[in-house]
Amino acid sequence: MMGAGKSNRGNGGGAGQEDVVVERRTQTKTKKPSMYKVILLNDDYTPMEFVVELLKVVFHKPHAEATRIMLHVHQNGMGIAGIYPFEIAETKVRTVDELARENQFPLKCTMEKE
Ligand code: TYC
Repeated sequence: MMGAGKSNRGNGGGAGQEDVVVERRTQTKTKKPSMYKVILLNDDYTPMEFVVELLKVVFHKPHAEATRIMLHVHQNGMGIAGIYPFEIAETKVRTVDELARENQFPLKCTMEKE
């Protein structure tokens, strides 16, 4: 929030503190980061088990949730693997791309502002 600081200028010219600004905010100019959805895309070749493992290792999902997300993507064409600040989302997308490439699977992953 802006404008919470208050100048004590014009207080009658008392000695010493004419231009002091009293800061009443406990935090100054902090912002919540914009969040980004990391989206997994379905394909016909990447094994289900590979996607589940990736959701566990890269996105820290428990097995049951990883399975649920994988099946959602399989059935709906895409799905959200997780929601993160920009740089973390970017790193997850790159990690998925690298793991897919290393294993020669066509799995694709993108990110989208929440
Ligand atoms: N459709 C794949 C299969 O039948 C499984 C799959 C799920 C692939 C999710 C990609 O993001 C994906 N083996």
